[in-house]
Amino acid sequence: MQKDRIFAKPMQSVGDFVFDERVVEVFPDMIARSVPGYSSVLAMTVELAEQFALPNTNVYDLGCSLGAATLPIAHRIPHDAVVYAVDSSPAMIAALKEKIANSPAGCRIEVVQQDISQIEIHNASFVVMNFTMQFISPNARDALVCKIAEGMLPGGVFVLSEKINFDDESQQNLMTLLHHAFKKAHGYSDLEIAQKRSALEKTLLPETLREHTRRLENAGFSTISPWFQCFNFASFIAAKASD
Ligand code: GEK
Repeated sequence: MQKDRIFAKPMQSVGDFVFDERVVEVFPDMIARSVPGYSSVLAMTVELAEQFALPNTNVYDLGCSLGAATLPIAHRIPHDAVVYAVDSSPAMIAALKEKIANSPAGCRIEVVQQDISQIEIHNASFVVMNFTMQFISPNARDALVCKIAEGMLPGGVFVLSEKINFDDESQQNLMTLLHHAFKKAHGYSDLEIAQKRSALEKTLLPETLREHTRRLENAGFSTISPWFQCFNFASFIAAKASD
């Protein structure tokens, strides 16, 4: 695994963050050292998929990146389910296809390079969107969550994990401080943290837990459970009522 050094040298001007080949090369290291609790969220996502994915249904990994959730899920759910792994980055999708070609098959995986706002969702028993809603334009988020809810079967489960922010300024400052301390403890310098923060300023737009809950409720999910939080990262399980 290559170490993330993308923001290590001083930059004249820091452009917007993009999921290109350079990011793909270091992505597993980058996400593990940047998102507190990433490995726990991933492990629990796979457990939940095993629990809720049903035979002859579809499972969606929205913003699948390199398939960190897709691949283990495909080995743990009924063999006649289909996993749709969707990501808009051509570099991520090319690397994921190569990974799938080199790994033993679980159930069928359809790799789709598309904006998740544009895809159809149907016959879904389990949907995961780990750390990807934050990159969707805020005014497209309501429609996206409604589309997910509508495409899910009764009793289906949607796992949504996100970077979050806080209404209270002192809480926001404390959580940001703790997140930066996490990154420093994992080897990022102050310069790397500052330059990456600037690259993400216009592209990663977090919302509050309250806003996520409101959106999930409005979309018709009947049980909404925040199940994980570490500093400014959180995950929800949203379930659709059984008939
Ligand atoms: C993991 N879930 O390893 N449509 C589709 N994909 C998108 C869009 C979009 N509109 N916008 C961004 N992406 C993964 C980690 S990373 C999180 C997800 C992070 C994709 C983007 O190309 C990238 O692969 C992913 O969402 C976000 O568990 O880097 O913080």
